[in-house]
Amino acid sequence: MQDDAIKAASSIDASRLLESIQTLAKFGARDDGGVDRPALSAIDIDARRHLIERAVALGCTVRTDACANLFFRREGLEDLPPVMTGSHIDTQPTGGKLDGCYGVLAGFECLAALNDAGIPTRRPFEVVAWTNEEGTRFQPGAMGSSAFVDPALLDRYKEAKDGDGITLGAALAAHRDAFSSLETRASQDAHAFIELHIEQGPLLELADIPLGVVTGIQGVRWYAVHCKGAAAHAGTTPMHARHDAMTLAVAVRAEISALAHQLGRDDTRITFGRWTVLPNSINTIASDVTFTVDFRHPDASVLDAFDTQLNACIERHAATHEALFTHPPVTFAPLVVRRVAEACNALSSPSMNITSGAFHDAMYLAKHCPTAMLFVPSRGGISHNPLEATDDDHLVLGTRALAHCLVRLCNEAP
Ligand code: HGY
Ligand code: MN
Ligand code: MN
Repeated sequence: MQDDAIKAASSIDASRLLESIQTLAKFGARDDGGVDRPALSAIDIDARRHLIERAVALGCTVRTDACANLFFRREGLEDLPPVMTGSHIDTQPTGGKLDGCYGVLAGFECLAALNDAGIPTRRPFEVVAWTNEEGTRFQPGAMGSSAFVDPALLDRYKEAKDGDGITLGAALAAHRDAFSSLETRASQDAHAFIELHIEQGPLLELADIPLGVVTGIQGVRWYAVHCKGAAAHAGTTPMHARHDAMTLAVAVRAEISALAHQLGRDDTRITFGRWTVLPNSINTIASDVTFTVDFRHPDASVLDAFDTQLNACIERHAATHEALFTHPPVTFAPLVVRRVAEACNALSSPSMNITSGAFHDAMYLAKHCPTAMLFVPSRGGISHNPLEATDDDHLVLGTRALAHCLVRLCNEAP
């Protein structure tokens, strides 16, 4: 079957892949070249319709599930658990064209290449678009993949609200109405999962290496911290008489940042990305400030210590907080990691092992079936930014390596 893997890799059509990236990027295109496609928004629904139409034209069956994940399936010679690949197509508000979308579209390109080359596979092969990976419209992130692995999560997820007070439950109902004829993927069977993604950081580019064999993902903790004050007049209230929620929030933020760096040292990644200030008026002292904390680290004991010390800090300042999302560090399955490395070697491409700084749907699939990831470089290490970009030849090489992996995994013995 090795020559089928090479044949599939060499059947990847570079211009078809690159064009598909530009086409999908039109759904939610920003003037600055980026993409703003919130999960399950009307724009996302239109993008999903486009993918469904493409999949049907490629001879795939298309199914969905209770969390609006989309499964684009190419049948195999035997009715065995499928090999799955894919990622997400929801984006950050100031996102790029590639985060998530590249992995889904590279999967589509592999479908088309297998069809072009007339290559049958032993196992079925599914490309998946997972719902709400980014976690910006609805928290937490990676809702679709986590609910696929653990359907009991969905009831809690359905209560999540976006900035306009719309629940995930309502957004899922709108998705069902939009695609009422889609069959439901009843089972959770999966032989293996492989996710192709841009690195979103600088390491591959700094090493001048075009492919990353991803061995794992660092852990993540998200919180919302609430600081309470009292609204008062900006001109008349003496400084000593104020209860300024922003003064408290700035102090709490400083302490959280200090403990993160003290615990995590050089591997610390701490971000205070979203701030809500009430009444948010230039001449009224803030009564309420809520800010988010995104802490990442590869060491589980550091993540736990951070959680303990953050709780103590919040209590000390009489603030309150809510844990929004937590996932421990993940180590991928050595067998699938080896398939990725074999693909890089088969294509005579340099590669290096790398741990992912960003989380991905693969972190949940890793609990469900043997899983690994493959990275291509991000120009300047930039992502979650309209300037996100990857060299065309790297995008194509990554897709060729994915095709090689998929065929080898699809033809593994039961
Ligand atoms: O936040 C993350 O790591 C992912 O890009 N959503
Ligand atoms: Mn992503
Ligand atoms: Mn992202």
